[in-house]
Amino acid sequence: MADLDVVVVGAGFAGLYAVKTLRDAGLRVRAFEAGSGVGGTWFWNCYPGARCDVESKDYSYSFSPELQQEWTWSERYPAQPEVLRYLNHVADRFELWPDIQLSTTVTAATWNAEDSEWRVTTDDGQLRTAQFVISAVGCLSAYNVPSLPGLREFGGQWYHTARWPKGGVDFTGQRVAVIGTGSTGIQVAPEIAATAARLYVFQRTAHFAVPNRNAPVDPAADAALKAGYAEYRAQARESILGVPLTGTGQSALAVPSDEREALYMERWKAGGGMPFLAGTYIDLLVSREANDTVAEFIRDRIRETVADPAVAELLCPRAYPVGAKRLAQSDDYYSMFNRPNVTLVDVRATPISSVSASGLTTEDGTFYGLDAIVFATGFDAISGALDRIDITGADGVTLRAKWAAGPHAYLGVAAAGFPNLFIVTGPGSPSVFSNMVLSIEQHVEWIRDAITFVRARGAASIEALAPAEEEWVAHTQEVAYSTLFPLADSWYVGANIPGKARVFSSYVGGVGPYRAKCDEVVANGYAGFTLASDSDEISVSGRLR
Ligand code: NA7
Repeated sequence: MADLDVVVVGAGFAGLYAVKTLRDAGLRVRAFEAGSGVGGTWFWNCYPGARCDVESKDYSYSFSPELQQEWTWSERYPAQPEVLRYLNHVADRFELWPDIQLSTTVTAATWNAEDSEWRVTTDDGQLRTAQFVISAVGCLSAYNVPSLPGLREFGGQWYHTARWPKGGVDFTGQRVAVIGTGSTGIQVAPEIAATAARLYVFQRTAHFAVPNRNAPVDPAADAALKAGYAEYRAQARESILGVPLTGTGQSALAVPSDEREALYMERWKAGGGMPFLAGTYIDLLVSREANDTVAEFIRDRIRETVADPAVAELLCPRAYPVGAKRLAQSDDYYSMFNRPNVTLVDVRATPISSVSASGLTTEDGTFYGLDAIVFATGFDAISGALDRIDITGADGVTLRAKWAAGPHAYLGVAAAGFPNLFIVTGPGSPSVFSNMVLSIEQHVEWIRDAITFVRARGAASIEALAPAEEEWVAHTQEVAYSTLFPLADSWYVGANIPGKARVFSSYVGGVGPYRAKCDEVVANGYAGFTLASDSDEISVSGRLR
């Protein structure tokens, strides 16, 4: 018999809840976490300005009504330290610590068909066996540092935002480069500009950003929310993004332009990316013409904010539709370029050619003297963290090899050829196109129920069937390609990582419809999965022969 029923890889939002609910279901579970603390994304990304772009009332667990009532968020959009405090509170409150081993990286997992168990090895030399493995490694955890010639020679300090030093960094009086202008670069740059002597922002693609309008949580609004939280969460579960939002129900092209501008301005003043896109017109993400109306509205706000017209034009995104890369949120990014110590560098026109001991040089020969380089260059998203583990399935094939042509998983939760391996918010699930916490809860509960089902049936394993997986992947691509999302060279399609296969990596059909599909699969006896007993009897569509 295996040492454990379940190994959980990671102890962020997903891993913590998996430990809690699987333990409650009577299973022997152990989580291994690479960080020296729990929190995952919120443990590592402790760079200045790190803040969630989903509101705290949504970006929090719903599984415990008590937790939901006890915890009070201080801000509309929680900053990284507060989310991390919340997750530590969860670990304390539900006494999860004994089942979590910190500072331990899972290096390999190999399916042993004879014993129907996974052999899991960790970087501290352990070999543990478990009937099931749950990946809770996160969608944005394998960080990406571009290979710049000469980086090793750099005499100053360089950092990636996803591995920020815990004690912080003092940039006072320094010459600093921020490379990357996605959500992270847009958050970190204004913080650095406030103390650095000089900040160079190296922009390859201009990104759209809308204001945050962050504010303290109003106690009366909090009390009202808590009085009706159950109903609020029920609406969230049935929604498209995992956040209850309502728009006009109209096409952006069906209303007069002044009316449209007035609504965009209302949303601009209220702040937030999700309300901007999902709380206005129904076709912003499916019609380029409709999208252009909001794109031009944001470009006008940039031109209004940035004093130097040439800098403003360079900051105006044109390469992709609004929303096709994650809509960033900031109250001070664009205005930062009015500071005398901030310079915008266009690395699309003149890419970085090399780094030397004292700075970096662009292809036009311009040299930038630097004391520090900050990489806000993103992640090998969705599949990257799993690719870094040697996961070998039933046929001796690694998950890395299976996914070389793009990450394929049935419902985004299980991969054919990898029995008893479940992936929380894996490729082909709503994940990053939704309120992650809500999607994590849905997956973890679905996985718990699947494990319970397998064990109650006396089966040894459950595995996604290849045809079901292919059908699901085709469906996810069809839905994605009916929208504007694939039009950007984004991490959503793997385009940010050289050599990565271009596959749209999430399900954009909405969390409500996705949940219904997952429930239907269960109602049909785990349709699309096969169960096997110890004697290797194979079932079809979840039924033992
Ligand atoms: P993103 O959104 O992937 O942004 C990374 C940024 O880094 C983006 O501007 C990239 O330009 C830029 N980048 C990447 N490689 C290079 C090189 N080699 N040279 C210059 N610039 C480069 O990551 P974030 O961390 O900002 O955000 C990830 C998610 O975290 C975000 O969506 C939220 O969900 C939270 P590009 O656009 O590819 O031209």
